[in-house]
Amino acid sequence: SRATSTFGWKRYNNLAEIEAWLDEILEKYSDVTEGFVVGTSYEGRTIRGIKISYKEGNPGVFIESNIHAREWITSATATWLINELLSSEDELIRELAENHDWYFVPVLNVDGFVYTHEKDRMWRKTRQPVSHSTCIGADANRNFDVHWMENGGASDDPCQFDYAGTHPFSEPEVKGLAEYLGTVKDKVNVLLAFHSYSQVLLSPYGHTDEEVPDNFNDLLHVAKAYADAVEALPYGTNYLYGSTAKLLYMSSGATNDYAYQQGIEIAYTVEMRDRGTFAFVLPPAFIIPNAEETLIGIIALLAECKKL
Ligand code: ING
Ligand code: ZN
Repeated sequence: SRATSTFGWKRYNNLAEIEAWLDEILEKYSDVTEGFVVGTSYEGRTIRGIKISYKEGNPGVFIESNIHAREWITSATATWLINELLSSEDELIRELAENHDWYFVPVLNVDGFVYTHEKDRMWRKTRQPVSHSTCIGADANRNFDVHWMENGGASDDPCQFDYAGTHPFSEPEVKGLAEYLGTVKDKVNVLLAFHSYSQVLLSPYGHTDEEVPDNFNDLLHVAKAYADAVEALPYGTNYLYGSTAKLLYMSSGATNDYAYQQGIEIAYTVEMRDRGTFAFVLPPAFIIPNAEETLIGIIALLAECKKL
């Protein structure tokens, strides 16, 4: 089929290609996968996910990617990980795959993602118009109902890149993710929100640097494990880690803060390659190296979680 012949990790794939590939994966691995629906986007697209489960009672790992439209490396990496978990014959990866339940949402911001492919490569936000403005879209990673708009952690100007939306969950994509997460959160121990770029691992909180999560030491330990594992690879990539507010900037209403508030104790934003050379337009030659790093990082993080 068209998807089989065109899909891969040597270039970036568009939404139609990713969805056609997902359908093939769901069919090929139907005994251990199931599709799920997160919701419907503003423009009416179905936001899809895939669960991988080899047995019951495994700890759950939730991976959100491409909430920001232009961060193409995130869905390329997520799809590579899905493929690896299902098809790798490496013993370590088989163990990883079969002893966790995996929930992937490869492209959350579907409307924005399509827009980056067809109109504006640098689009970040959703595509829902704002009634009192000519500017379009909200920053979905500022729209969760968690300390929404506190401490200047987002903008109330619809023309800014970090516009928080008219109210918490004003964006259907974000509301959909929160609702779906609500149905599985009791089975999920780890949530990773994939972003680019910066090479940092960001823990809660984003809305304050004056308060730290109860398990802040655990959060630091698992991030150190991830960063150390990536650094041990021959690529020479290194990651920094710490809380969003301390390491980056004050920002409210993000996925990982929401997940943490909902009881998912290990909740990280993973900002992938690079450090600004190519920034959001990371050349496709880096997809596989970045994905391999992510896999090694996740293996180390989950091994560390087991010790907690
Ligand atoms: N960076 C993230 C952003 O949403 C972030 C950083 C992470 C903010 C977690 C808040 C919480 O701005 C990018 N590049 O999107
Ligand atoms: Zn982002």
